[in-house]
Amino acid sequence: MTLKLQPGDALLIVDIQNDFLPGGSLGVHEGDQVIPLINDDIKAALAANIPIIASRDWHPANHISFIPQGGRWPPHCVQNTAGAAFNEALNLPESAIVINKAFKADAESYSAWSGETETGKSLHDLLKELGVKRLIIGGLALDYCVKATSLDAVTNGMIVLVQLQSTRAISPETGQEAIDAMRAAGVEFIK
Ligand code: VGL
Ligand code: ZN
Repeated sequence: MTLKLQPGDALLIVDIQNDFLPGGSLGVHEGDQVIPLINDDIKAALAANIPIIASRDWHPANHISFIPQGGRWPPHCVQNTAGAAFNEALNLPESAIVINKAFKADAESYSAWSGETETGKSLHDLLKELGVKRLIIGGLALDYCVKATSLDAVTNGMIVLVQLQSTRAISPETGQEAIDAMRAAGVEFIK
């Protein structure tokens, strides 16, 4: 990351979970390629002493987004399964704050802004407490959770920076639509 991190920044790592990586039940093409870049960002965040937040898709086994329940996705990221675990190549430090999302069986939610910490704190309250004004977002998938999280971040008054090399889309068409929608909303793309 060429960006200089500063107080008021936070790194938000979206859904680097086994099911979203090649070989997973909803594997994103080249999804594994983002991990070394995000690991570099983690190093930079630790050096700059800024918060590191990691979201995870955290579905109950009967989630409405799953095909057997009439949804559009194969079952993925079921709570406490290997598929829901953060990939072991991701160097998440002990100090990282985890945000669980989409854990209610009857509601789809792609955005980390609908998630909460293990102790039930919303992302909004967490960022306010930490004094975060600018979010550096990367992870999976660009066309769903990265997009929804970034757009909600702008709506919540954040400056939002996304490194395109640190994200991949489930499909190229929706990936391009995501980039267009994010740019139109004011998301900045950085190297
Ligand atoms: C996601 C599809 C289904 C994501 C989550 O994290 O982008 N995509 N559930
Ligand atoms: Zn999901």
